[in-house]
Amino acid sequence: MTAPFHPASAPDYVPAPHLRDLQLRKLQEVVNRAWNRVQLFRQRMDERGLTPGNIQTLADITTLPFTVKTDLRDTYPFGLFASPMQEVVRLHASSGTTGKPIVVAYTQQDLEVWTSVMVRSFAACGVNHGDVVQNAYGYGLFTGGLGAHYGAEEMGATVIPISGGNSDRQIMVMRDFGVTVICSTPSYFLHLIERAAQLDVDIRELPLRVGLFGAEPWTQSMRQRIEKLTAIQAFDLYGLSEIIGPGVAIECPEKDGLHIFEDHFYPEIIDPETGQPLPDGQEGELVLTTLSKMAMPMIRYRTRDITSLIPGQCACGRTIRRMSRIGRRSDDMLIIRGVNVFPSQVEAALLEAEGTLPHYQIILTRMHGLDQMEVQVEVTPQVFSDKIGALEELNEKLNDALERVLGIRVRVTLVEPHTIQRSEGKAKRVIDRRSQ
Ligand code: DLL
Repeated sequence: MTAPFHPASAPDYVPAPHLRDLQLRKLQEVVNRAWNRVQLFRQRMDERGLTPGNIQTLADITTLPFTVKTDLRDTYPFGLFASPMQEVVRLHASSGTTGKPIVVAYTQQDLEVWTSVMVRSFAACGVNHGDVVQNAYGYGLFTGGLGAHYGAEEMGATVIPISGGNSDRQIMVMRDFGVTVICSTPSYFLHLIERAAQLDVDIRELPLRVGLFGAEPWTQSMRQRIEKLTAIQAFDLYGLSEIIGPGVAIECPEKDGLHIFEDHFYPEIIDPETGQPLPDGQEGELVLTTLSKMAMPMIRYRTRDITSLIPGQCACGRTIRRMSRIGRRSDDMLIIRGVNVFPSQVEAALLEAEGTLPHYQIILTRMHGLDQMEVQVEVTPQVFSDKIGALEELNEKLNDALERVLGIRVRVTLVEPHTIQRSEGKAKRVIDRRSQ
C-alpha cells in the first residue's frame, strides 16, 4: 500500500545532512533555554562543569545529564517549566500507577508543533481531508484525545471527538457516520471488534480502512489479528506525555519500524544498566530530547521504553530515522522464580495459537514464598462449546508455547469470552497479588 504524498510530510524527507544541521542548531537552543530557565538542569550542568557552549556537535549530547520520571515528580507540579504561566496555554497530566501525577505544559507554539507532528502521523498512514476520524482516545488530562483531535482537524478530516467508552455508541457512530479512520488503544479497539460482532455489525463491510493504535505495547501478532478481523490497515502510533503526547513516532505503509519526527525529538538508545550509548540496531532504552519544546524542554529524557534505532533508510523514502516497535518497558519486566518475563512475550505466544481471543491477563501470586504466574486467556466460543478434549488440547499447546518462549512453566487457564475485564484506555495486563 502506498499513500499519496501529503505536503505536511515534507520534513520527513529532508536530506540527512540538512536534518543534522537543523538538529544541532535546535539542540543548542534548547539546552540554552533549559540552562537559563530550569534550576534543576542548571544545577546538574554545573555539577558536570558544563555550560551550553560545550555543545559543539550532536555527539556532545552524550555529555548532558539525563532527566528521569522522578525529576518530574520531585519538582511537582511546575518545577521544570521554562516558560512563565502567562505563556502556558495548556496543561496535561499523567497519573501513572504510583504517587503524584506528572504535569506537562505547552505554549501556543508547542501546541502548533504537536499538531504538526500529528498531521504528519495521519499523513503517513494515508489519512487525508475527506476522511472521517473517530477519535476514541480519552479526552481530558490524557494527551491521546486532544493530541489526535487537533492533528486530524488541522488536516481537514472530519473529527468525531467521541473519547473512550460507551462501546455500543462507538459501534453505532462507526456504522452510521461513515467512519474511515479509528484512533484508540489497540486493546480498546479489540473490544469494539468484539462488541460489533455481538451487535451484528460486520466491521469488514463498513468504510473503516485505517487505525492509528498506540498508548500501550502491542505485538505484531496483535496487528495481524486486528487486520484479519477487520480488513483495515493498523498502524503503530507512539508518544509520551513528557515529550509531547502522541505523535513522537509513527509507522508508514511499509510497517517496518516507526519513523521518529527527528526534527523535533532527538533519539538516542542507551544501555539501561550503564547509561552508555548503544549503536544503531542494538536494543536498549530510548532517550529523547525535545528540540522544539518551549514550556517544558526535556533533555535526554529516559523513557524506559525498550527499542532500537533501525539502520538504513526506509523503502518509503522518508529520511527521518526509524525505531523498532516498542514491545516492552524496562520497568514492566516481571521476575518469576528468577526468570525475566515480559508481558509482550506472553501475548505473542498466546496469539500464535488458533482458538484464542486477544484478551488475556497475567496474575501473579506467591505461595510458600514462591512466585506463581497464571495466564488467563479467553478462547473462542467454538473451542468452549467443543468437547472437553479440545480445551485440554489447546491448554496443553499454550502451556508448551509459553514454556518455549519464557523458559519456565506457568499455569494457563482458559476462560470463556468476556471473562477478562475490558479497558477503555490502556489495558491492565498484569495483576500482581504477591504482596497481599
Ligand atoms: O500514551 C501518549 C499516546 C497517546 C501515544 C495515544 C499514542 C497514542 P502516556 O500516557 O504518557 O502517553 O504514556 C506513555 O505509553 O512511554 C510507552 O510506554 C507507552 N506507549 C505509548 N505509545 C506506545 C506504542 C501516551 N505505540 C507510555 N507502543 C510510553 C508501545 C507505547 N508503547
